[in-house]
Amino acid sequence: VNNAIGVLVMSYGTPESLEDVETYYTHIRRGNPPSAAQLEDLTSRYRSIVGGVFPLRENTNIQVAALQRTLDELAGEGAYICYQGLKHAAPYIEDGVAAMAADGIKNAIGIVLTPQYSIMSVGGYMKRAQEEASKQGIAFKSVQEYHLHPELIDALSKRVTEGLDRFGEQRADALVLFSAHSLPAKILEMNDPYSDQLLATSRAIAEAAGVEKWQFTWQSAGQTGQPWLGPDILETLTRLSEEGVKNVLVTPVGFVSDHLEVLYDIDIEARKLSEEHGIRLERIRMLNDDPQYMAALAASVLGLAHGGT
Ligand code: FEC
Repeated sequence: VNNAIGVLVMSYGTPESLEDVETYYTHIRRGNPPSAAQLEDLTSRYRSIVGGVFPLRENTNIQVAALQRTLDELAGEGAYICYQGLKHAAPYIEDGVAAMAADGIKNAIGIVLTPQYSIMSVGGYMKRAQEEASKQGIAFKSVQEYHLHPELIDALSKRVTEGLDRFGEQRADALVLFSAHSLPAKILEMNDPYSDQLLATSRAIAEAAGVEKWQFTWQSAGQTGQPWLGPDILETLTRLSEEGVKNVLVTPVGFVSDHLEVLYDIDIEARKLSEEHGIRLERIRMLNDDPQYMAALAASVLGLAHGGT
């Protein structure tokens, strides 16, 4: 038996190579392979982001390593051992739990690298982790959300301030556009906290950074034939341009890494549309292994370990 507490750090996952995109996409689509056109579309998006690599993998690796160091500093080496578990790529969530079991871990805590809870995002990760933990005889608790943790809000508000400074003389004119991954609109019927939590994070950052001009928009909706939460960022930018807005700082609040949905959907797609509409678009720097983000994660884990629910 290993008396350490296992920490399952969960993230979305990304392909290992361009050849691997089809397997990854099929997993996201719950086993239904994409059409040739869908596959080509996704592959070409991966090709066009920074160097055609998959930055989410490296970023998740550095986040897990940084959280391990932070927990070692706060609780002493060996008290907590971090394992990685990805939603749509290896090492899968189940692999992470199995690795804990192989090390003799009996107690574990799960945390997802996204701050807000939705039954369709964090809920999905946690269900898989909990099921595998039960199979492996591991007692498992999960951090549901940390969307208002003071360290997270402070880290993001600093990035907003720094992003606004880039507008120079136009700074006072700039609008902060908070964004997050859309989800199918049916979550609204489930009383899901996702939208409220995203707005709460956005409001807290705006207050901390002293920003008065801000709005929230969705991004990266899927094409599933069902309605998704809107308005989408491309519609919002079009409307803002019609209202005469010229400077926009996009501030993703549900993403914590540089990855496809940031480097393509914002930096390439939304920026191109903005340029066509005469808007200067800037984006905050993503958190990646920001020490304050690591402090927020570590505090959430320790809070749960010391008797939280
Ligand atoms: O860089 C990368 O390789 C991965 C970037 C990536 C992140 C991400 C985060 C979230 N997703 C969420 C929900 C959905 C739902 C569907 C869906 C589909 C995709 C596809 C790709 C993709 N997602 Fe994703 N998501 C990322 C990438 N996502 C690629 C498939 C093709 C496409 O639409 O572009 C629809 C599934 C279906 O077909 O039924 C729903 C949510 C998040 C944010 C929370 C989190 O990080 O877990 C929610 C990063």
